[in-house]
Amino acid sequence: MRDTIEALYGQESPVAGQNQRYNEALAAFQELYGPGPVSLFRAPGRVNLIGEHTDYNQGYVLPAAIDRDILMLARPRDDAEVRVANMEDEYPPREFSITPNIPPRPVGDWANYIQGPAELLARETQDSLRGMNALVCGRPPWGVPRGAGLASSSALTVAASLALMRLNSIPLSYGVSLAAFCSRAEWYVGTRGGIMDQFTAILSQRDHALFIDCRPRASGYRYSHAPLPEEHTLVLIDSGERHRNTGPLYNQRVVETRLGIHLLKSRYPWITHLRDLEDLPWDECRELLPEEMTADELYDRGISLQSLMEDGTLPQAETFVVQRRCRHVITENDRVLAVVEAMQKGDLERVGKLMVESHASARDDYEISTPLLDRIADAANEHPDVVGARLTGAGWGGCVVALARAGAVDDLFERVSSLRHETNGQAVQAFVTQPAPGAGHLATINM
Ligand code: NG1
Repeated sequence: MRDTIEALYGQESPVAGQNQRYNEALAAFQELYGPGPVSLFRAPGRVNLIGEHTDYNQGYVLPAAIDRDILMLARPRDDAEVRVANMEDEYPPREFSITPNIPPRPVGDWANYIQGPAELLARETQDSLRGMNALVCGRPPWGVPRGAGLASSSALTVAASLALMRLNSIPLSYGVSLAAFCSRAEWYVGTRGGIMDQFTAILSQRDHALFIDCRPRASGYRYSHAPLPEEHTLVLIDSGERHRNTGPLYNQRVVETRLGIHLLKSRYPWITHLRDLEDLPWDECRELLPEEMTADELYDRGISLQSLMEDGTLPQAETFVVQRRCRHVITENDRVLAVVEAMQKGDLERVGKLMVESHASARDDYEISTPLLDRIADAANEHPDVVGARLTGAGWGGCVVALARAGAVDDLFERVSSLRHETNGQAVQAFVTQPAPGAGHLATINM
């Protein structure tokens, strides 16, 4: 395992610590399920450099996989039962049978991220599938922090999909079709997220960001790997504020942008997603988009939230903000393309400016920031060796990402460590992350 671990995490990472983590997970698996073969799967979390809430609008994103991941250890069973345990006590063991209709557990239950791929696989293959005995290991400090906007839920979905497919000898295409499968599988939990997280977990390459055009085409999705600027590093500054996308806020943003599309269709009937606005004049589009609409106004105009949301969980809001939400998505798409171009030209000043603008748009137009995230982003952006910093992920808490000159990291840590959570006084935590390779089956071992 040592060679695999070194190849995965790079020589700069503390290999001994990772080694111990893998050995502890293998020992815990054996204690739970006895001796025999065990297959080991890994899926990383992700940071998003720019392109927030654009994926479900078929726009552009520029994420990277991070060097924190989730491990799943699994052994096939002779029946269709799945038994899954977790090395963290807060996630109790769960059991379910693989069928094309697996009743979801209560919103937020961790096993839903395993039930989702199992149900979708049963529907898509129409074969009877073998279950598994499995163990999940995502503990700190190597695991993906939960609710921190670093896509821990997708890492679990991807690891579970890999395990179920491999143990059932379903040929794995490690590319776009697997990523698209995982992204549909995660809708099981009720959110209507885009493809960014699962794609990043699967298609990433070490030391590279991943540019994804989230518009599906007959040939799949367009994506490319973009090297990060040399002698620069990604710093994640975790506010400690936590958010769950299964709460009402995420789907509310989804429905607000879909409402925008619905209204714009009166003049532009061919558009299906906000992405289609890239060639249309914003001033003309804006006329069709009210600042806000109330639930009563929607009702009076015969607009059904239910049909806008399809089968995702309905937000229970009274007011829906339309124009600013659409403006964020449209301007954010432009910023992603501009950042990719500026990175290619080595124009880091422009990259930084666009990251700052992205944070402002997320704060003012999409309203997904928090006062603490704003203070962290401001403090980081004031540092002379920070290229740019902005909130990353869904928002409402989680992390700020900073692209910083490698030599400035200690000083940046020092500066942000004085920032504290307003209510519990906890200091923010900063760590460096090295873009990691995508998910995979690491080994099958006989124990
Ligand atoms: P995080 O940050 O992991 O909660 C969510 C969505 C993404 C994307 C971002 C915002 C899921 C699984 N993930 O990610 O698709 O929309 O928010 O850019 O829904």
